[in-house]
Amino acid sequence: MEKITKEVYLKWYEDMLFWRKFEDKLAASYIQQKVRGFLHLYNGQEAVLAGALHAMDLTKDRMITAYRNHVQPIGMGEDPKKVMAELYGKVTGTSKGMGGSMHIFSKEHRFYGGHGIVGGQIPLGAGLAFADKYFKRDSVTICYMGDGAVRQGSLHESFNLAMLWKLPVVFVCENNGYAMGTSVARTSHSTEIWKLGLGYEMPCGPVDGMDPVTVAKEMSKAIERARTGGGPTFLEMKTYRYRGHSMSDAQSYRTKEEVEEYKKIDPITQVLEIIKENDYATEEDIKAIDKRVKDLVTECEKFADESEYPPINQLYDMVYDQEDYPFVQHKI
Ligand SMILES: Cc1ncc(C[n+]2csc(CCOP(=O)(O)OP(=O)(O)O)c2C)c(N)n1
Ligand SMILES: [Mg+2]
Repeated sequence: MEKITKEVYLKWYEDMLFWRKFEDKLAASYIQQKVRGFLHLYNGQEAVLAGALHAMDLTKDRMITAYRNHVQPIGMGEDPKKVMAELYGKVTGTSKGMGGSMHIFSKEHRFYGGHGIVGGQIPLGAGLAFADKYFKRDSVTICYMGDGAVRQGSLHESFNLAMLWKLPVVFVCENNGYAMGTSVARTSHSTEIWKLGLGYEMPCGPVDGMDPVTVAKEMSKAIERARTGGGPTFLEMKTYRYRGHSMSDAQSYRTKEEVEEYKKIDPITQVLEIIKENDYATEEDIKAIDKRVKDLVTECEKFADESEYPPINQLYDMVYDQEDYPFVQHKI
């Protein structure tokens, strides 16, 4: 893994702050009904992504996740303006406005969604890794899932085959404590989710998911193992989401105090403290970062706002790849 230098801390601070503010803007846009449908925000979980991106080779590695998926493609290199436009349902979006919040996709940057079926992305992640192994490419797939996904059969089938075929994949459970409003303790006999790997003799373990340094170190070991033929790893990142499951969640299943406890170990604050303690940046430098972040969010919002909705015939054009299909030509 590349060393965690002053530049890395500054990048982490700027990236994570941008992801947070980008999503805060989405929440406001949702209330204004500019973003429709579902909206699941990532606030609080940013270290899980920041640390992973540091450990990955962004020229070849892949990522797939569930529906809490707005900032991952940005981290992988996608233009945040296009991501926001997608959420606004505009033609300039990553999927021409046809995917929306839960289905961000960026083939160019090897980000494969964006999946609404809980656990649905786990076999797909194993499949991406299978393809890399089959075609003898040395890419590694990072396959994220929530704590609510780990009791799905798809995880167990995928874990077995991933171990059998030593697939180059890192399975990451982002344990934010809840699946919608249901705590892990209400659905799992063992709340140590990482132990699910033991049944398959898969290297596995718990990770402090609020600290990007720990995440980067553990991800780096797992990625190295996958890239060198050692097969999969299962990491349980212990993290927390500050906002509700989606925008329509009244959050009656937890207390405000619990949320405040986690905010004390907020990943952005932790990184900022390290920056300040080590004099990695002056107050002026930090203000400049904050302003850059604010300006970029405004730019994304303006782009999304001013873009057009897709033309109606796009409904048909995006369904079929084959030029002469459907055989009856559609007319609008
Ligand atoms: C197969 C399936 N069952 C149920 C649902 C309804 N559902 C949507 S999100 C969710 C909870 C998932 O929680 P978790 O995996 O912990 O992810 P988080 O939202 O915490 O990121 C459920 C049950 C679904 N989308 N798919
Ligand atoms: Mg969860």
